[in-house]
Amino acid sequence: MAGYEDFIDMNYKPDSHDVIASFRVKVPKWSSAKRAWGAVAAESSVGTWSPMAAMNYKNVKAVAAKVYEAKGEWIKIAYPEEHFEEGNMSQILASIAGNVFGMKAVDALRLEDMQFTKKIVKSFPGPKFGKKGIRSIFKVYDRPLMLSVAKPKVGLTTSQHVEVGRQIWEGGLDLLKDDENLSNQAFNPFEKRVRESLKVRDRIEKQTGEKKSYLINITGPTLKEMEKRAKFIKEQGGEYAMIDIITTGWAAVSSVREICGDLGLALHAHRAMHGAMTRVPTHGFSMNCVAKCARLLGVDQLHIGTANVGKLVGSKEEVMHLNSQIVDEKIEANEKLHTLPQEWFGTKPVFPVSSGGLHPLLVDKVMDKLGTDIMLQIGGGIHGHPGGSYAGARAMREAVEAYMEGIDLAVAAKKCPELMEALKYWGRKGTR
Ligand code: CAP
Ligand code: MG
Repeated sequence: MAGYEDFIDMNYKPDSHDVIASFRVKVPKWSSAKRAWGAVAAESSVGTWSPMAAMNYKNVKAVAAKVYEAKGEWIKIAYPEEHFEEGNMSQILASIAGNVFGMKAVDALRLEDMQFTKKIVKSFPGPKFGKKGIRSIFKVYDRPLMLSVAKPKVGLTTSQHVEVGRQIWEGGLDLLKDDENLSNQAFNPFEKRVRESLKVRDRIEKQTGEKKSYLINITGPTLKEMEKRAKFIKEQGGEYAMIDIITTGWAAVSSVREICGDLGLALHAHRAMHGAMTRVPTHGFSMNCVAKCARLLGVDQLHIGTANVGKLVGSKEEVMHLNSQIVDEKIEANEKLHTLPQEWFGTKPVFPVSSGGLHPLLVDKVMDKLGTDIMLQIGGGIHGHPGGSYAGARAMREAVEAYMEGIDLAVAAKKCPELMEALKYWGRKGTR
């Protein structure tokens, strides 16, 4: 009658039409492993706590999940792809990552990966621009793209914010970025900020002969408002919208991808709040899953962390895997991380953004780990430079160029006073 244990079939061999989930299950002392594992498969697909005859209907069984592998605390569950509505991330996650995290039947539960089928991957748009498309906006192909978020995070007036933009663009960076919690506050209204920043941007492009752009946060109270903001960016000559993908939600990201796609705007994804789900290794929804959802939904750029160099958690191995997950066409299983193989069936690569606690003296460590085909984002490590934002940007550009040319920072600093000052100020300390 479909009690929890009936959702286990260790003889089952999944095929290419099954979506696979990799879960870590903490079994309560009072329960059995089989009951706990089965509960996850049941509640995340068709089941509930109370057995009933209808669970045995052929049509219900056809979309039920089953546990088919267990190694220690880690189990794999197969879901027939028919279980899911194509292109609907909110529905997919309401199953695989839904009620299960709150069940008393498990003490803790971690979803590390979801392996999607060709049909499901193809039902999502993926990035419009992707890495290649973004690079062709800037016509910069041989170094990391460099961006800076204005700091303080919020509170600057529009003219103070625009001045930060001027300084970092003039100092040699490619992109200004809004912070995740700056949207349309009274001290710095959205439309005024966009209009005035892009005017200054146009001037600096002429002055420097380099393409400059601005990641403008359209995160808003409703989809209608976000659409209005995206359209305004387009009218004013911007190339990008930015969205907080977790706080706005998956359906909002999907809709904004559609809107930006039609407008021809690239989409920068900020992952603020992801740590609430991703940080605890025994519970929650992994950053690997967040990254996969973001690539399917079609963001062009995504924050992935610094591989343990900067201020935020995220091990080297984990961040290197994220880098590969959003860029490569074929992902191999990683036994250590408990992640699954994934084919991306032509979905474009997302540009990985490394950010959080970086300064010009740390970027070489990031590039050693993640390579140079990335975006480097620095806030405090630019605006906290003793000489201010322009000097911080100069130091950053010089540090990246020195790395690309294989020149030691101390040598490069001899012809760049701003880098010399950064070297003295930050030394080789890490940030926390
Ligand atoms: C970086 C940042 C980003 C974080 C988010 C901030 O500023 O703008 O939001 O990088 O984390 O406000 O902290 P700093 P992640 O350069 O001053 O640290 O990139 O890991 O998603
Ligand atoms: Mg920020």
